[in-house]
Amino acid sequence: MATEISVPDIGDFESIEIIEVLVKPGDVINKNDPIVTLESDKSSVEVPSPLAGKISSLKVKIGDKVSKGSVLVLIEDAETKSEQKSKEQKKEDMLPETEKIIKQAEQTIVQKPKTESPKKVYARPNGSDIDPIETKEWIDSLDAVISKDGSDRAHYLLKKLIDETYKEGSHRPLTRITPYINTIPPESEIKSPGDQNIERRIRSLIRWNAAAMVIKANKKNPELGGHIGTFASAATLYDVGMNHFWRAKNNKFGGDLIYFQGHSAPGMYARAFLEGRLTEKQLNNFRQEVDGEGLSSYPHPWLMPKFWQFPIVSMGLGSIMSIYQARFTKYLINRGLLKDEDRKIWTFLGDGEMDEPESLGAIGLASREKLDNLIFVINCNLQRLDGPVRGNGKIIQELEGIFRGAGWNVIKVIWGSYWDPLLAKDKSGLLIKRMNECVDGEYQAFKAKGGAYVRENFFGKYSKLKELVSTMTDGDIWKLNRGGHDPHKVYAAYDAAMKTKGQPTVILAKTIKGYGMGKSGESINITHQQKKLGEEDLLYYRDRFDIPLTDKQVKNVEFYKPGEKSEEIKYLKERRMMLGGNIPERTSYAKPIKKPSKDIFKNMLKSSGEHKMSTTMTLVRMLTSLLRDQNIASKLVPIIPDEARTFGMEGFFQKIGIYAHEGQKYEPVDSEQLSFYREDKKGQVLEEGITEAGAMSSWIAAGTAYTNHDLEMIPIYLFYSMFGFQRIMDFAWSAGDAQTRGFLIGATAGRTTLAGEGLQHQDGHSHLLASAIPNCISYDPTFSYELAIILQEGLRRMHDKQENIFYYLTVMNENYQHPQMPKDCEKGILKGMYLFKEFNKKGKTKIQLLGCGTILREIIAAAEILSKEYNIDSDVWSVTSFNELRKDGMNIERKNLLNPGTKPEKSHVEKCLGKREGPIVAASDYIRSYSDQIRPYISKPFYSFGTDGYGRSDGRKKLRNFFEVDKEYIVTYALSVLSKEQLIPSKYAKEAMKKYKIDKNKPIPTVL
Ligand SMILES: Cc1ncc(C[n+]2csc(CCOP(=O)(O)OP(=O)(O)O)c2C)c(N)n1
Ligand SMILES: [Mg+2]
Repeated sequence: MATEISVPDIGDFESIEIIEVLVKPGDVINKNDPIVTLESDKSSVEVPSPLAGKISSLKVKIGDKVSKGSVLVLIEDAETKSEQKSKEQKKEDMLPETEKIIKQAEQTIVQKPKTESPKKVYARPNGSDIDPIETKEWIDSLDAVISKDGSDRAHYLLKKLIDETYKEGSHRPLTRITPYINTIPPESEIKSPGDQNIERRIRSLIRWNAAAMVIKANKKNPELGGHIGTFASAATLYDVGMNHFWRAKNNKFGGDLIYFQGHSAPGMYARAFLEGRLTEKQLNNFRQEVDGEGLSSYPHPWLMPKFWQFPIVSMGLGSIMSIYQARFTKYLINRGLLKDEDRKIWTFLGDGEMDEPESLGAIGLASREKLDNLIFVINCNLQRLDGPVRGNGKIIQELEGIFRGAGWNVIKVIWGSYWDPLLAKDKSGLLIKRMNECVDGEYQAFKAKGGAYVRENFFGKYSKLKELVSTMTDGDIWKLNRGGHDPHKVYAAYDAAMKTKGQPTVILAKTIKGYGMGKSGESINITHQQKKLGEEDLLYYRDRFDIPLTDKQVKNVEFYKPGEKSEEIKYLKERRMMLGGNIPERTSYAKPIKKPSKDIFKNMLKSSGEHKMSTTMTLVRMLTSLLRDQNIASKLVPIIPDEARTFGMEGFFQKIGIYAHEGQKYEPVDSEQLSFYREDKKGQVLEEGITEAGAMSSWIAAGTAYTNHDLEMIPIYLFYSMFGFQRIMDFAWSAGDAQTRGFLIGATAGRTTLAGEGLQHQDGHSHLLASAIPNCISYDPTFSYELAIILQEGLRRMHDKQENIFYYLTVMNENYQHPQMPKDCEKGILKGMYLFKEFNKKGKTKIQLLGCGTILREIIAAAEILSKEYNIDSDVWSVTSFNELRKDGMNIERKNLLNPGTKPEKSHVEKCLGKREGPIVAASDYIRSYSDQIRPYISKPFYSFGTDGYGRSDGRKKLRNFFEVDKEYIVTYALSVLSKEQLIPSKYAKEAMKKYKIDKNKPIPTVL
């Protein structure tokens, strides 16, 4: 029996055009296979078949207009049970169930009778203890519970008590922070299996070589800079990871991903030197990269592509990018593209760095998405560049509250093992009290001023505390170490972090900036920039870490590397062998993605006829086609920060689903509609919500998956073009450094094209921002065929040939007709310009007209007017990329200058325009400097017009007139240019000004 398949609920749309019919009679299709594609002026969407079966007849053709209920096809042998029915059934079943749950919940709310109780007046403790005996009774009870049933039971009881206080009406959260002591008590610490003596010796050598590298570079040339103090504070944090936790990528395991704090790079080089991965010559060339064999100042994959993975020295980027990296790793696993090997992402951050909005801006996502593959290590050395991070407070406590509040597992590593006996001995509670009350400014001073100072100013505050340390020498007190310098404490914290499930972990490790540097830089405000140690300081440093160098060698700032057979080198290499190989190391074994067949874009090369559409629609159509290509479909990662509907992409929700790690726990409000909001654990769309920085971080994670996961992916991040580069330029710069491959799409682009939105929305300069990034290729296409050619080439170059470039394309929301692709223009489209049309009537004279994006259409219209009304011929050039033309021009010019006396080569601009007649007029929807970029490469009069100035809200026609880029202005300016060049009399321009009501006294839009 044949069943009719009709158009489902498509929301508010009526009479929607069918632009593709994807089945024919006789086809056997599966459930959810697309039958037709519908396109309104705002979006295009496939209609999937609700049934499997054989198509017996087609009831529609391309160009038909359909609405909800219109029959599309007849299908035979269809499954009988309809999806719709089962949905209704489910809905009916759900209602009584829901009711039951609500009833049960209601029963648990005990309604207390509202009796008027006499008003009581309570004592206000104000932090002091108003009844110490009662307090002691409570503490004794708690101690009894801990010793009988353990601390979990005690916590349970405490939680119950807190719940009771809430019921009684106390809605003040008790605390977000715990006392200023280690989260893991000594008895629960997992002990490191490492040989501590050898590990200390290795660490000391790394410390020495790292410092020596910076000092040597600065001896050679004080311009070079570098940091000693940061790595000195973090050495143990890195070493424990390197010796015991971080598993490298190899043929059996995908590898942990470590985001190294940028300016601790010297420590990573120093270790790699001991491992034999870097030579002494390279160390000698730290920060001297120009002649090759140097080492980059910070982690820059662009400069050291086999070594560094994550360029995060711009503070704040590491946090957010690693969160999205952890999220993307789970995305790949949930989509079945990556094996779940329990790989971890570790991120090293500075405590000062946590002030960056990007550092804390995405921590909610990490806990919401249960990123237990993510471990943050925040090196709390209490200092940033100029001074203390929180002199009057405690950064560790502040961060604990923030992270715990966001749902993270927080592990504080504040005190080293030497404090354990003191803490155990102190029954008065005064030690913890003192620890709690001191502020970071004091803690910094304690470590700068020696043991006697600490005795006096820390312990000395309370006589009982002074007594506690009375048998200790000043030297012993000085040795009381901080958690982040204690390998046992660090090991225990890392071990606990590795075992945490269902939450991300942050380790807050207290350290000393410039640890071991003594007077020259330990815990003092100038530590951060200390890069020149005097001889005395160097000798101190050598002795402090027992480096086997003679005084003379120290004065020469020599590196020290023990022999290959030494215990240290053997141990170091063995540990890395056990952990699978080298870290950091950057490799890629990703298979290329075969470029799609040209057929997939064939439709886009044809004229759209009467049909008007925007380039955004063209792009969405092409993406829809790509989702039908077997090689490409699963690799596409559409990324959108809450603008899918603006870009007409809501069809993707139903088709490929929105990624949601917990699937969809609710029936979406629009579930009856075709493009309903479908969240899915295997969903493909990354619907990021309103976070451009987050979306960009996802794009970078996906675009570098070829190296971090050995998977070539195709990220396409569509954003409101104004909120792209302008908002997240630092990420874009880092993306280039990381060699990210993928497409950035600036949608609703163009200062006069977005129209109604106004000043803060209308983009007239994103292309110039894009042009600053050396490996970013950008285009502002006008017509569907241009976009199709560019997209194909992008896929080929980035994902088939695996070139380390990325594309920025602007697409617009203006609907217009698209012509058929002119012959032989593909190369020109890609190079940046081609001849679109010649107006040759052997007129009075000739002019060259250049345009791009929507303004090319104004140029074409102007050319027609010039031809018809003024008998002026023109060549109309579509300039798909002034940026690409500039790159080519600059390159050729340089080549020619460096080859004096030889026959000069010609730039593409010159090849196009060199022999053409007449002056040049260029216009775009961007500021003039965009088109001005090619001015130096043409030896002809050149005039450019653009949208310099702030945007404003109005209709397109008015805006183009205001910014002087509409056809009328272009005609007028063209006539004026021709008169200035003495090719026609000035009267024509004057007449045009009158005709088009152009006021010569109207101020230029930049000053309005
Ligand atoms: C976005 C940004 N702003 C400023 C800097 C310059 N800078 C480099 S290190 C530093 C201080 C870092 O302090 P902290 O995060 O506490 O790291 P520490 O060196 O103490 O480990 C600053 C301001 C930068 N790298 N990035
Ligand atoms: Mg710091």
